[in-house]
Amino acid sequence: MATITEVTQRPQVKQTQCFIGGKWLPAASGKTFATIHPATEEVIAEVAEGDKEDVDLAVDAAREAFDHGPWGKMDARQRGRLMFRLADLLEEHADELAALETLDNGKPIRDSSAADIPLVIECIRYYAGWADKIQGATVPIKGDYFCYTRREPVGVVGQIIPWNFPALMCAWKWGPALAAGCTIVMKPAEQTPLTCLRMAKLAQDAGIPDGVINVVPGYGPTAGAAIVRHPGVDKIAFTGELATAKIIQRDATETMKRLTFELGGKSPNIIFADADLQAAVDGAHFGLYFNQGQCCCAGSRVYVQDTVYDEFCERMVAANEQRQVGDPFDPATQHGPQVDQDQFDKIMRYVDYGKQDGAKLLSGGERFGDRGYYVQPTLFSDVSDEMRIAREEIFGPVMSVLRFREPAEVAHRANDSNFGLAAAVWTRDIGKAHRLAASVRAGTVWVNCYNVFDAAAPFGGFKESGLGRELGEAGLDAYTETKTVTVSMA
Ligand code: TXE
Repeated sequence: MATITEVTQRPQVKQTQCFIGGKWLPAASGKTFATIHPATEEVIAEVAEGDKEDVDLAVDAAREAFDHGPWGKMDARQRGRLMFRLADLLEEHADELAALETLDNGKPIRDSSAADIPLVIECIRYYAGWADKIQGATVPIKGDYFCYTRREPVGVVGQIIPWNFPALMCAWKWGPALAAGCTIVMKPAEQTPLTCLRMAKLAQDAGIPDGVINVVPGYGPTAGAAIVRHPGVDKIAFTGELATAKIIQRDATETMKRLTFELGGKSPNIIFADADLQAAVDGAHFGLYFNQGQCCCAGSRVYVQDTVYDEFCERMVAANEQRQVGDPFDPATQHGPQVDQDQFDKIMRYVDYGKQDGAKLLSGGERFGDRGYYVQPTLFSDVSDEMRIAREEIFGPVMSVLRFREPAEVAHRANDSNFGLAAAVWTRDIGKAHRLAASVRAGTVWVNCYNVFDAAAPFGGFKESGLGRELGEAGLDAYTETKTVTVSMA
C-alpha cells in the first residue's frame, strides 16, 4: 500500500457564498462553517452557513422565477438549449470540477475525473434533450368531449443532497427539474458544498436566468428543515439516510408536498459457482470498495455458493492487498479517506460488531496512516444473516461474505431486508440470471456487472430504500403534474 503524500493539485475555491436570485450573498446571520479535506483534516474554506432567513429569500427568488419569470413559460427548446450550454461549460471545466470534488470529498482523482464529472455532464446533456419532449396524451373518454392531458412543471422544488457524490447528486436533481421547467432551492451536504456552488456559477454563466437555481449551503436541521417546511416549496427531492427521510416526510406532509426519496441499501451480490469467478471477484470488489464503500447501492452482502466460497475469499484478500490506498490526488490511488470523522467512527464501530458477532476478519479492519479518515479495505467471511454487519448499512469499505447452497434459498435470504435498492447476480446460466432478476425485490439488478449507471436508466429503491425513481424518463415524472383538460364538442 502506498503512503499518503502531500496534496499537490489543490484547485482554487471560487464560490463559498449562498447563491440566491442570481446573487452571491453571505448568510443573513453572517455565520460560516468550515469544509475539510478528508485526507489531511485541514480546513479548505469557510462557507456561508445558510438558515431559515436565507431559505426564505431563496424560495422567494425561485417562486418569482417560476410564477412570473421566464423559466416555466420559456419555449421548451430554448430551455433545452441553455441546459446544453451548461453541459458544455461543465465539460470545459471538468478538470477543475474533478479536483474540487476530490478536495472536498476525498475521493480519488481517478474516480472523480473518470466517473463523477463525466456522469454529471452526461446527465445534464441527457435531460437537456428531454426539455422539448415532455408531452401529454389525448384520452378517449365517453361522450361528446375532447380530453387531453398536459404535463406541467411541479413548481418550486427543494432538493437536499448528500456528500458521497456531491456533483453527481446535484446533476441528478437539477437535470429533470430544469428540463421540466421547475425552479430550484438546493441544499448541498455540509461536508461537501463546493462543487455544487461552482456548478451554480457555471449555470449562471450558461445564461440560466436568475432565480431558477438557488443554492443555500448549511446544516440539515436548520437550512434543510427550513426548505422542507416552507409553504412556497411544492416538492422535495432528498437523497440521504432513512431516518432523515422520515423526519422530512413528517414535516413535508403539513403542506402536502410531493416527495421523492433515494435512501440507503444493503444490496445483495450473488455469486454462483458457474460464474466466471475472477470476473465476479473483480465485480464484487468494485461493487463494494468503489468510493470507499460510500455508495447507496454498495454490494455489501456478498452471497457466494459453497463450492467456490473459499476460493472467492482467497482471491478477494489478494485483490484487497493490491488496492492502492493513499493521497486522493495521486493518479495511482484507488482508495481515499472516508468523508469525515463521524463516518470513520461509524465504520470502525461496525468492524468491532463484526468481530464481536463471530465473523472472521480476513483483511483490513484498521485505520490506514495517521491522519485523514482512512479505513483499510476490510473483508469478513463466515458472516451469517442475523449479524449486524449483514443487516445494517455501514457505508464504508467493509465486505461481508455469506455462504449459500441453492438458488431458491439465496433469493429468499437476499430479500430478507428492509432495503431494496440494488442487487447483482453472477452466473453463466442465462435462465438462472433472469429468474433471480425477477425474484429479487430491488430497484436495479445487475447481471455479470456492477455499478453500471447511465442517465437513461431509472434508479431508485423498493421498500425502505426510497420513493419514486431518478434518471431516465421515469425521473421526469416526479417533476411534472398531469393536468386533464376536457372540452365539450357539443
Ligand atoms: O445523512 P443525512 P448523513 C446514509 C449512510 C450514512 C448515513 C448518515 O448510511 O452513514 O446515511 O449520513 C440533510 N431536514 N447515507 O448523516 O443526515 C443533510 O444536511 C432536512 C446514505 O450525512 O441524511 C444532508 O444535506 N435535511 C445516502 C442530507 O440531508 C436534513 C447518502 C443527507 O444527510 C435534515 C448519505 C433535516 N432534518 C448518507 N437532516 C445515500 N442513499 O446515498 C439532515 N439533512
